[in-house]
Amino acid sequence: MTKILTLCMVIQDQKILLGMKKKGFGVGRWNGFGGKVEPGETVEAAARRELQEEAGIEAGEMKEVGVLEFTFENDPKVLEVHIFKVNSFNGQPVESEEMKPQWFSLNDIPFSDMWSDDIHWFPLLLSGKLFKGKFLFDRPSDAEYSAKILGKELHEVNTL
Ligand code: 6U4
Repeated sequence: MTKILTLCMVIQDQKILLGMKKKGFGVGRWNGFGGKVEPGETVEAAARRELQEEAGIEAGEMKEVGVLEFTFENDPKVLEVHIFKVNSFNGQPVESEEMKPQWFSLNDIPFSDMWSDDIHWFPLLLSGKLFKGKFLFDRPSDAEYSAKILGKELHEVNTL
């Protein structure tokens, strides 16, 4: 069973907007904004909707830059996460029920409080590359536990 998810990375003026996940999957970690694609919705439309719902901003120009598949040991579910780089937006980030947004300098990204895969693919994201990959974890991350990577495949691609 494959679940399609989105993840928006808002980058502007050498800073990135991350949100502290307040509940649900990945609680207690900094991450981009995103969630499940709903039936009848394009992946990009879902990414825009989730960014609006979780961070209170409206994406302008955005580009899909990566697709990552996440699985967990002894769990048949596959999370297919479509990553978008958002280069412009309207509005001011506001805290939502799900996320507390905060800007971070690109030199000071809080990798130790993020999902453990992020440190591997952020260099590709930040250097403007397109990428695909697969990560196998022991179990999901939360505030106390950083998921252990049991398997990893990551490569730059020419097209997604
Ligand atoms: P709801 O619909 O509120 O129950 P929830 O189960 O909290 O959703 P949701 O919709 O917030 O999950 O989606 C999970 C978010 O986490 C998506 O934006 C994708 C992202 N994500 C999942 N696995 C990740 C991982 N290994 N690394 C990462 N982001 C991940 O950086």
